[in-house]
Amino acid sequence: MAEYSIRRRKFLTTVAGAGAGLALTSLVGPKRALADQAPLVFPPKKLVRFPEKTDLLLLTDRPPQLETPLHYFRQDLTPNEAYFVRWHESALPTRVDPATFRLNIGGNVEHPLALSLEELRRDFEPVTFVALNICSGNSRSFFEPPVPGSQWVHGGMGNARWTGVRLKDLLDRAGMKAGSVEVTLQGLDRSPMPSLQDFKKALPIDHATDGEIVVAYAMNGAPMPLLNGFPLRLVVPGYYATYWVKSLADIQVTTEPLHNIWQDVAYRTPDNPDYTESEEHLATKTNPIGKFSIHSIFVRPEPEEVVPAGRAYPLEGLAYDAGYGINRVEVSLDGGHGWLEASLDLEIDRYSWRRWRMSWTPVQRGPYELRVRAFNKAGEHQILAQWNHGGYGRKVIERTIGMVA
Ligand SMILES: Nc1nc2c(c(=O)[nH]1)N[C@H]1C(S)=C(S)[C@@H](COP(=O)(O)O)O[C@H]1N2
Ligand SMILES: [Mo]
Repeated sequence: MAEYSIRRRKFLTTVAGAGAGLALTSLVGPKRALADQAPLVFPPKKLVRFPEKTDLLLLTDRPPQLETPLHYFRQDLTPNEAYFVRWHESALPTRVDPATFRLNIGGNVEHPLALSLEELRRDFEPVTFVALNICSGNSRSFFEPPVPGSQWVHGGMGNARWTGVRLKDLLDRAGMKAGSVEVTLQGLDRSPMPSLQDFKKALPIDHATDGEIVVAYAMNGAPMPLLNGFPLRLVVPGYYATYWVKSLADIQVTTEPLHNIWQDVAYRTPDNPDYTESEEHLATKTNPIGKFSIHSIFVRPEPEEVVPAGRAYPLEGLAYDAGYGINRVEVSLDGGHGWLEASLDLEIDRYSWRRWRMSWTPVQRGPYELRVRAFNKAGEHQILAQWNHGGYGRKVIERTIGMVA
């Protein structure tokens, strides 16, 4: 906290020293009732190194919640060692023997299966594609008023190339019987105490069998780190990470919907496309969180970065949606009055993020405030104001501030 105030003070001093024409307090000051006056800079997190990972930003260590530093997002794919980590239960697998591991598929099926990793690779058609995984609460820190939960900035996501087998093919092999309504998914992690329920998720049968969901055994061409779900994890393209069950070991076809804290209490969003409600009027109807909101962020500059005047600066960022296709990103250099079209990198894959860039030559010294908003082929776009009490599905037009010096 002390370091934070020093940084903040240093920044304010720099601004004052530069004879700022813009009142910075209106951007970061204590009175921030409006969404576009929400805080943009937070206490710095500590860097920690877990097994198979590089230095990541620490949210909690038990269970591990580790955030990817922003500079890793200057590349198409997120390296495995830098990929964010989030577990709910502290009793997570620390060792898995690939020779004896079995993926169980049972419940309302004709032929229950217990597949070895070798059978999975040998007996089913492999598929490979790039898909973005986003924690439902990614970017939660920026909500105003603040919401409880893991205080991610934008690093609770990562883009990777996944290889695995279709969930549909596994279910077909097991032979689903009539009356199936859901598929439940559970990993090897367990609750550390009886009062907390094991992490178990469910998908409606139609979604589970649509052919898009994959049980992945490789991430960026390598076995995934234990912390990202070795040896198997579910990949649910376009849907928030809560369904991407890690160290996946048990799949059950059920005839009744699953009721637990992870389905009924957590990970629910207001019943509207913007996932929005207010503190005074909390949504009375909610749904299990679904598809990614459309969103874009700045990757460069970093928050509070000092940018030289009179020189071309390469603005850079990411835009993503639930797979409809980002087709336009706009940047405002003047606090949201004028908007300019950014150039988009080539599309990597349907469920990948899309990178964008723009050259900016700031002339005037002093504070800057940049904004970014994305649009997609389905007519979706980022919005000015959004809030929900879970801090889920961030869709707000993002801002970043710093100094031109
Ligand atoms: N088995 C298991 N899978 C899980 C979770 C978990 O707690 N246990 N957390 C989910 C949530 S909320 C997130 S954000 C992602 C994080 O994936 P990552 O750690 O590979 O980045 O895993 C999902 N899958
Ligand atoms: Mo998450």
